[in-house]
Amino acid sequence: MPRRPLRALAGIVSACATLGVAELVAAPIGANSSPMLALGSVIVNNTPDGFREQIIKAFGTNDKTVLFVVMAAVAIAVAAIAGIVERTNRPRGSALFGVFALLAAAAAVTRAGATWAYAIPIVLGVIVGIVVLRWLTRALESEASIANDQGARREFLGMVVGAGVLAVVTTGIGRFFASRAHNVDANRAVQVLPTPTSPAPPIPPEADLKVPGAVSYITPNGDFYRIDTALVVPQLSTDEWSLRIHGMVDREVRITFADLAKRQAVERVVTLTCVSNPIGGDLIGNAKWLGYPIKDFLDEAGVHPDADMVMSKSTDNFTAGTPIEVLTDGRDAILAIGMNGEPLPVEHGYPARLVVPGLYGYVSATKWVTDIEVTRFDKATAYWTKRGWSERGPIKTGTRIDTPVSSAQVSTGKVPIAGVAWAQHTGIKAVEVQIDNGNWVQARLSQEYSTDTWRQWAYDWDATPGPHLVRARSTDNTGKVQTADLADVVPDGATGYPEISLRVS
Ligand SMILES: Nc1nc2c(c(=O)[nH]1)N[C@H]1C(S)=C(S)[C@@H](COP(=O)(O)O)O[C@H]1N2
Ligand SMILES: [Mo]
Repeated sequence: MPRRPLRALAGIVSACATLGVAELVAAPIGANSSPMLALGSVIVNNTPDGFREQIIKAFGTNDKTVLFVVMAAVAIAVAAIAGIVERTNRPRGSALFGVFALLAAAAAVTRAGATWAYAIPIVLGVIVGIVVLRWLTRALESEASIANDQGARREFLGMVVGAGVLAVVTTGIGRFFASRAHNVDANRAVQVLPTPTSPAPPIPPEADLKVPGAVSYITPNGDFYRIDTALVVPQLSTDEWSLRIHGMVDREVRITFADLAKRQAVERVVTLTCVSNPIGGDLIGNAKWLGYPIKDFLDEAGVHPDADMVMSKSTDNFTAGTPIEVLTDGRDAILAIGMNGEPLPVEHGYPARLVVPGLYGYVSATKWVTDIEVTRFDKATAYWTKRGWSERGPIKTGTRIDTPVSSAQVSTGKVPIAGVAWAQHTGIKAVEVQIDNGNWVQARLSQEYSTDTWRQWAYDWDATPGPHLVRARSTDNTGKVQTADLADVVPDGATGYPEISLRVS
């Protein structure tokens, strides 16, 4: 085996040792002190917007997996280079390790809720990594015959395997204890949801057209889209949770989870939509939320008349800026603790999140919310607004064709075309379908449940042989037809008609 691949291997194994030790040490210090997660978060928070959109387009909600795979590839490449350039008398590889450790340490100590102790895992890790690198390099250099001496080579590879196994085992133990130490599953399992004093009106069977291939009116929790910047889902128990309402208010209010039980709970069905949802996309879902009106909390704090925005913040420092007007105009904006009859799933914001009908999630639906600052749009800027998205994010009227799926092969005769339409807080008045650029024809609609939720539509098409193009569009309750103009999701949501092409035979 030539010398260079062996040196690269030595670098990679040393990096593994660094990571292994760092992850092991990170476990007792806190899940957020993991240098891998810290670096990942820095990347997530600083990815140029256009690039992020491309990633989301290409990989959908697997974007986090993509991030970790890319990070691993870069780490392996850098580690290999460090191994190749390392010499016993010129520790250039060790220096490269040191530089990376500094970056990771800086990333860790600047995380939400970080202390200086967050630097300890990577510092200890890199010390071990450099020792391993020096040790392997010395072995490589002293055994001049390593390139052809069987015994020496075997000994070196033995060291490599030993260090590698150690790294994997320590990483595994570290991750295991980190997830054990900070996991709210047990806390969530014992939560009993309050009975709402204002329950959601029952959902009539006619709200669901039940066309095969179309989605159900209520989106089950397991199917509900998930979008957030969190690389590990924040684990916040009900004991750790509290909500602080402060800023431009008469008196600061702090609410514990136990305090919530003394309040009157409401239950509402609300359709949540992501601004990144492309035409025809699935970043939209409809659930029954249980919680407490946000307006009551604001009233208790006493909002100053010149305030116009509420900046909600999560434990992991995501922020959303919501117009106060929207939170106090009587709509069902709630601090939700329940979703479809169970405590919020951890990835959907356990133990509490905001839900505001009519606004995209990025300006309203803060998960793991613990802080509400009453402020002004000209004084504070929220997470996505800083990254080029619009300051305000009312949901645009939209239509989706769920069945048939585009490019489907269908048979001549009766073919149901069906989907959903939404115009949150205004409501859907009509949905029309267009076949092959012909006249727009009315689809039938499910019974309207409320203006805050999507509505199903279906059209019984008499399919004739050949290729066909199908479009759909909605009209909201004010009589406004959704625009055909194509707009990208950036900066405030996509527009245009959904379109499918079919081959009928
Ligand atoms: N803490 C936190 N809350 C967040 C986000 C986030 O990144 N972090 N993303 C928002 C966005 S962009 C959307 S669309 C909704 C998605 O909520 P869901 O994952 O429950 O569907 O959460 C919002 N709340
Ligand atoms: Mo979103």
